[in-house]
Amino acid sequence: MDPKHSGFNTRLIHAGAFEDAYGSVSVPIYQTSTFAFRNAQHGAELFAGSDDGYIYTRIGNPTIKAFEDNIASLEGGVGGIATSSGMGAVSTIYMALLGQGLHMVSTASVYGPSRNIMEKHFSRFGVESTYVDTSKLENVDRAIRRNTRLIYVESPANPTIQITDLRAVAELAHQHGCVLAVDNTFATPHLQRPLEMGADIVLHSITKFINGHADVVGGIIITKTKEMYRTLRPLMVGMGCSMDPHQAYLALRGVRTLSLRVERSEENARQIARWLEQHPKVEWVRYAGLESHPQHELAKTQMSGFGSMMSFGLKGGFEAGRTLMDNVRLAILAVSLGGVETLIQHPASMTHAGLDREARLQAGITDGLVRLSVGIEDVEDLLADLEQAFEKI
Ligand code: LCS
Repeated sequence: MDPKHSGFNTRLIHAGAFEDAYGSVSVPIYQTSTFAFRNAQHGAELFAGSDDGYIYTRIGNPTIKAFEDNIASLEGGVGGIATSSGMGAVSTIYMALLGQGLHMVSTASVYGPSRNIMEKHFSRFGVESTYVDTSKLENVDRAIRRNTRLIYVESPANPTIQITDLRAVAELAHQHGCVLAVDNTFATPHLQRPLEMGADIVLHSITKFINGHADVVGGIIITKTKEMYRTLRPLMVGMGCSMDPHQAYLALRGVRTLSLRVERSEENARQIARWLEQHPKVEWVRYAGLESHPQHELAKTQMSGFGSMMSFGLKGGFEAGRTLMDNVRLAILAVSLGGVETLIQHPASMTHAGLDREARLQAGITDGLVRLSVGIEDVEDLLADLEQAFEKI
């Protein structure tokens, strides 16, 4: 079977498959740090790249490769670079494409640490950055300078659920000779494929929907071209943020059910978002599937569904948010997202606490914003849980 010509769900199950001597149906865990060369000539060929076998697990490993090939196929890219965490993917991209005197434009409400590491650490090496609301194209246009090399967009963004017009930003980036990287963690390739809309690089925290079971931390980068793959891969290997074979095995097992999980959790999310929208204690709800979302129409043009991430503001502000979180019983008070279980958290005091308040507010993260990652439980139970917690406010 040539997975390139199969449908998305067939590729979910079969892309990245390989044959071993025993006909293993699931990809085995090659839990080895190093690989024996057949002889001196074979070792030399592996290092020269004329043999694409394996040398050492930090550089490559069959289980990791199966996972990389699977996700690359789902995103429609030429190759995958799996990393030890989502932040490993983010750092690899920054490290490979930026340098002394170069500039990046990014989404103001990106995942907090993606911004923090740039502003606090890459800046020490002379890398410049500007954060804007990328859901407004003119902001991106204005922020691009002569030394801009990378446009780094998260859409939908964490946790504001702002949507960026990926086709328009890709065009703008390329007009200015910039690379466009898109963090596709919230949407997943099931709902959105940025490479098909002109992006050069896609990345994921696979800790989230791709693995989906809250038991793996990992990341992946997918590139549109071989050239970009060859630019990024040595940086990942050199920084040593490779995935582990066991991580890759679990992530590959998790991703098989991506479509089923995403569709089921989206169905729950839609009902919860509507319920929140009419709740008297809720001031606003941001869910891409609601007509009230400012970029709902845009979302429809670039996503095939709206996923299961949402945020909402409570009329009672910060204190109401804390009360809600102290009283939920089924929804779990925890950071992370995209698993089969519903998680709730408070970005101002948790995921985005590393940013100062002014930067948080500029990014749309108000003190009372609550983020909800809806799981695949029975929606009646989730609604009942939220209702009893709301009563305590
Ligand atoms: N990109 C996005 C959009 C994320 O949400 C996260 C983690 C990362 C990158 C980094 O991935 P990691 O290194 O954790 O695998 N987001 C988290 C969150 O919202 N709560 O806890 C982690």
